[in-house]
Amino acid sequence: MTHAAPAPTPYELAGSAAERLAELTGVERHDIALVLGSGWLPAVDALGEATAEIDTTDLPGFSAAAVAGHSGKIRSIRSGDRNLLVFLSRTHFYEGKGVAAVVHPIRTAAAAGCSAIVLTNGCGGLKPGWKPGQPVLISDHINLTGTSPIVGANFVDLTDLYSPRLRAMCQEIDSSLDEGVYVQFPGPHYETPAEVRMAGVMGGHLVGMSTTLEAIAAREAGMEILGISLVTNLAAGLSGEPLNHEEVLEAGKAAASRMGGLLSQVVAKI
Ligand code: 8IG
Repeated sequence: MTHAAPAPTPYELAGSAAERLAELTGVERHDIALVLGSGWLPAVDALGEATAEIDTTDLPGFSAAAVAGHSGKIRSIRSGDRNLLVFLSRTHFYEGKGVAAVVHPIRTAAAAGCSAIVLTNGCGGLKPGWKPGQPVLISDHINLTGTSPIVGANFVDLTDLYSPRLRAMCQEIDSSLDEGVYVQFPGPHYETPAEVRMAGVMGGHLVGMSTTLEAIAAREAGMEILGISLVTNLAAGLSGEPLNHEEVLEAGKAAASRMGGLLSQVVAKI
């Protein structure tokens, strides 16, 4: 009787992806990872010249990108004396591919050597006065997906999950940056106005469909985490208008130079 080889663990699969990444990019080790969310793609060029650009699907464990404005590419960018690993898209929880698929890029970045990660997203904003196109630092999160990327009795501490050091660094670069608590809903539908009010009562200021599971996996892997949300729309029920994905992409384009400047200055200081 023959036995199939056991399936690799998510960590082994990420190790294989990191090995292949090094081969395809010619960059043996990366230092800082960035994940670009909705509206952030136009900011990528400010980070510098790409040493290599590959398709996520060329690496073990990645599946194709699914959302307009997200491209399934990974760029290796040399910035000063650092190698940046930039994911131009992410896998969302709502795609139904499982939590391990959502955090595979994070574990790949850790296996590739990254000690810090910048998680960006586009989201709805709740705080009065916030405007579409405004970046907000994530100070903490509420994970409403009901799940975790960690399986088994590994009780990872999430105190100061979003690095106070990196947040302070951002505020030195731009003192007008506000902070907020990010609430991840499962999506893909937007929240109802009642759910937005619930998020506010719970202590949330930002509502979106990503980031929290990635941050947990990054913490498990020992990375320092910076989370930045681009408020692309007022959360449902706050503006009197329905939500649509086009306004999200528009807000990103309009804010691109500010976001690009912020990201490039931050990675230089990390
Ligand atoms: I961009 O208002 C973007 N993503 N859940 N709610 C949720 N996700 C979002 C929103 C929003 N805007």
